[in-house]
Amino acid sequence: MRLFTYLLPILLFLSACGGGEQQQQEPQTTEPETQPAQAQTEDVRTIDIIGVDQMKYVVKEEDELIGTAGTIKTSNGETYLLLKNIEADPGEQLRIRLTTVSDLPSSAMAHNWILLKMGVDPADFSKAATQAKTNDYIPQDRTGDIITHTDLAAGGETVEVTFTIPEETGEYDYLCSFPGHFTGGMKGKLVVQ
Ligand SMILES: [Cu+2]
Repeated sequence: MRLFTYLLPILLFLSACGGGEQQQQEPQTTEPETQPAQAQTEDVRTIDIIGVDQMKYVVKEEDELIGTAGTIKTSNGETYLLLKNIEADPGEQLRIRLTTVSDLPSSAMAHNWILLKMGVDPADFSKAATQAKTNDYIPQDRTGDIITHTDLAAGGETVEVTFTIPEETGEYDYLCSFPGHFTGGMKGKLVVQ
């Protein structure tokens, strides 16, 4: 109420002189435009995952919706938590942000995050993926088995994917398809419940 009575004379003034003082007008025009964009970014739950040379997905902090098992120390002296699984609600929007920590060249060390449809054998999928080097280890004849995936991230790079969690509850396998990484333990379960 007080704001309105304060603004009214200004609005009357502006309409009277055909848009004089821009300083008064600016907050009114910019606020509604920037707010929805900010809200959209902040609303999506984001899980920051780090891929390390030990061929593991790790995280920096505990979170009640992710499961961890033990710690791992990397060559740069950082200690991380080993990521085992991620919990999510059916239909939820989720962002996976994957950063690779490595000093190795991309040909030797890069990671991705691939979420498979329920029931797809991750070992079988990773075997097929090793033959798909020219397509960043995404086997083109198996795209029907994938719900979503990130690009490959080499050392120092971050990739992300935002997607909708399937409605069907249960466990979905995720893995890194860089050769040897699945068998090295770069895998986990997305638990939808
Ligand atoms: Cu990997």
